[in-house]
Amino acid sequence: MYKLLSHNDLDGVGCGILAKLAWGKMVKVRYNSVSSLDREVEWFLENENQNIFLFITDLSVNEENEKRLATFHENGGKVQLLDHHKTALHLNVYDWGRVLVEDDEGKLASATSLFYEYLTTHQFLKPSESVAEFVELVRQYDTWEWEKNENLHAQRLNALFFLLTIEEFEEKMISRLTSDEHFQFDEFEKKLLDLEEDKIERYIRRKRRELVQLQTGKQFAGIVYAESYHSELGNELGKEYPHLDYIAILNIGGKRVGFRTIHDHIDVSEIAGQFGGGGHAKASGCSLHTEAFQQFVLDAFDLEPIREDARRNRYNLKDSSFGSLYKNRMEDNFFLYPIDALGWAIKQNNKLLQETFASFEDGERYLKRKYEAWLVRDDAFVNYLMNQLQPISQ
Ligand SMILES: [Mn+2]
Repeated sequence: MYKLLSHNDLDGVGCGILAKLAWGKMVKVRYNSVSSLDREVEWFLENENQNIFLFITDLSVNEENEKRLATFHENGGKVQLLDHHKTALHLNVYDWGRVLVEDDEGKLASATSLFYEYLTTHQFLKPSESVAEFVELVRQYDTWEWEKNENLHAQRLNALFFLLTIEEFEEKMISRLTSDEHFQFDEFEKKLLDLEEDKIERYIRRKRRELVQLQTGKQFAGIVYAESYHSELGNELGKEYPHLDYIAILNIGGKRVGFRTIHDHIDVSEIAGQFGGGGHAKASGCSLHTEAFQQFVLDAFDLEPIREDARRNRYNLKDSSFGSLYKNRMEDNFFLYPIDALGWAIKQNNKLLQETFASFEDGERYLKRKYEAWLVRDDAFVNYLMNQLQPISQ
């Protein structure tokens, strides 16, 4: 008999699906949140007998359970933990621990890809094209590689996962993977996913108008409340506001905060770590206990949302050799313009600022971090230029 304790997201459930493909009724699968795993492990060690092979995927155990599992294993118990979270790397010291973030060729691992490799090399599962395709979609989604590769199938697989219950999703995938040569969505799912995409787009547009900016130490966070679509939201808001180091997404009902970043110089697992959480460099989370609540809820509650840059301009454009005009809430004007091939300068209300910038992006980043300024609409830009011209013509 086998028992699998896995995460309750797509990557975790991907492992459950593989386990059922491999072992059918011989395996019992339980999906857990990050916080409920340790209780399950404890329960297993106290109640289940030694003949059950325990697998833990996409999650890792706390120190106490690490010790308990080590003893269990020393006494002949069978256990295998497979994970790809950096925060679990220390478990590699055990025979039963395999934690891989990326392989030698730099390919990022996911729990589902590690488990597939495990099951096929140990001949629990025969390799098949459709299963390999499914595993690759899950891996690309979980590691966010799909974005770079523009692999929308991976994103759609995750969307489908959230549209169905876990049981429905498992059942559909298992029957498809055992009967079809290639993995694909059926016609009904395609229609459903199209509708869902429209919905996500509208949701993100609305959330964009609620984002507030908060300086946390040397970093700048964008904070937003959202119950769903965290990954999509973190990604879209991050790209919309590259001057923010990371996006904090508050789920008050779930009493959690998720962190996302699009930047390579930021590791959000460290930020979550400060509040007792964990995760990946690009996606992490923690519980909203006292300190996190103070910083991300209380300190940010009275802030006004960031104003969006004008979108439909023809003249006041970013990175323009004519310069770009920004404004802040105090009605200060900021004119960001190239001074020569090497640098950019800013005039605040016609007064030249001391700082110069190597690129337009650096200058804009400065404006947005320090002044929360936004790109004004064309009419305001034209007015500004007219006012600049007047003294000369007089
Ligand atoms: Mn994962």
